[in-house]
Amino acid sequence: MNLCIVEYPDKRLRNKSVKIEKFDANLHELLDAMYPLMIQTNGIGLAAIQVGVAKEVLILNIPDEDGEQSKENLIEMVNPVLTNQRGETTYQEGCLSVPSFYEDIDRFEFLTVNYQDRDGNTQTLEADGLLSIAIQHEYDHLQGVLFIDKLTSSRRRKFEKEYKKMLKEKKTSK
Ligand code: Y12
Ligand code: CO
Repeated sequence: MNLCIVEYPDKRLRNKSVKIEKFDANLHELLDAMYPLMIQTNGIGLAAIQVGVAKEVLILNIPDEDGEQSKENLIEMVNPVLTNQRGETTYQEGCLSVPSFYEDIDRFEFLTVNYQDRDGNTQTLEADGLLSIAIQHEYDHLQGVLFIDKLTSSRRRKFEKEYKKMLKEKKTSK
């Protein structure tokens, strides 16, 4: 399966993802193709809609204390539901679908997520820190929401201007 990252302002990023009903070879093929793409592009989280597939699937691979991104720590979530969100935290977020842009975003500090794994088994995970932030960021993708939607209107205007300029420069350098 050959996948590539869908980048803002592509409208597909606004699609709402639908629940997975079949935990079959197609799902496994999608998950297996998302992982190397995320690693090659230096990502720590990727939602299926970012590769143009509007299904409730996301993967996360948070680096350990030594900054190592080990496949042992890969988390695959299907049909995630967030509960028990509490506390406040701010982190400078980035997104593979919005290249070269990073901004401080407010999130819940803690959460519980109920999800299914690739075989349809129900799982529960309590998260804090970077994992909690990444789960919220990727979960937003499943609703068609991007981190730039959370900027103040003046910051968003500035972003749109800078991003347009970046796209224009990219186009002329080709
Ligand atoms: C905290 C905040 C946000 C998340 C969501 C997952 N985000 C990413 O994985 C972002 C990755 C990313 C990688 C980039 O590539 C390089 O740094 C080489 C990047 O830079 C460019 O596009 C030029 C931007 C974002 C999880 C946790
Ligand atoms: Co993202």
